[in-house]
Amino acid sequence: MFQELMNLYRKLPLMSELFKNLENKTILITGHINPDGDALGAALSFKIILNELDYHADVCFDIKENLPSNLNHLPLDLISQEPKGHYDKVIVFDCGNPERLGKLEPLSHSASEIVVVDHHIDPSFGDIQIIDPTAASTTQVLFREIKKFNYQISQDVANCLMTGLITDTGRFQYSNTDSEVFNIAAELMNSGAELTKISENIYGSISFNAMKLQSEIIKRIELFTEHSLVVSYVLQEDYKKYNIEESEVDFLIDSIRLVKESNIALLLKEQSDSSFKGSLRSRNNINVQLIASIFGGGGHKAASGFSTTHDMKDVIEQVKKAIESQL
Ligand SMILES: [Mn+2]
Repeated sequence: MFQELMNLYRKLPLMSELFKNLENKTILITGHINPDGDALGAALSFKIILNELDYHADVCFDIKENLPSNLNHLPLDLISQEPKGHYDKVIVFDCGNPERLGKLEPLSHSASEIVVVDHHIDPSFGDIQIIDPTAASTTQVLFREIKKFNYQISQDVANCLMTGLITDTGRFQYSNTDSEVFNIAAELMNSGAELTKISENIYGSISFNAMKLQSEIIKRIELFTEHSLVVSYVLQEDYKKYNIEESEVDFLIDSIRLVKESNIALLLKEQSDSSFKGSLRSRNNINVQLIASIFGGGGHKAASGFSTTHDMKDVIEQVKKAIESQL
């Protein structure tokens, strides 16, 4: 009986698909292009865990510009600049679509196995999918897998997982913040997660120039009362004028979404090829993932993004129509 229990116990670690089939494999850990706090937090925490278990894995992303400095509390030195030409196994975090892997997409096609860990609504790939669209963050989905594995979470891992939890819940504010999120946060605190240090770096460290740019973006803000929509925009010349990189102004959408008279916020950011990237936020029943999908974008019900070559006026009109269709 005891022996049987012991055998069962030894098998427990295999309960998570994520930790299966790692032996003698070349492994790539990746996530969506220009990774955010959740994609980085999940990928880096898994890298640290594999290191501790003596499995080698490369972490690599398609990063178009520098990562935002407000994520530099993460162990970014674990990221490799260039991937190898082939991997047996590709583990993808926070990315529902292979196209969103950017330049790493071919490596996912040539791998013999793809594992996708995600919380997006529409995952379109992965031989093994560990996905829960109701989870607030990918780090939440990963945390559950780690728990199945019965693994002792170190402080470094706790900080990475906490980063995804904080950023994807907007500091535990968005509607995806449920009691499980707080339970996980509490467990991560017990494992040494440095909540204040992480929050200060992410939300309390805006460069002077970025703050000046913010005041300009706020001046441009427009309210469409009938649609309960608020819109502003950033142009390429703004980045030049204030000498800052686009990655340093991700927080701007969080400023414009504060307008009391609006439930939907849209921030349009001009790209160097004069196309626009749009960020959408919703704080009511309007599903901005559906709106982003009109432009081929995606995300979540409350937070989504897209890219478009349409001009701003046209984009705003289409967004208004999309809102009307949901009213
Ligand atoms: Mn995410």
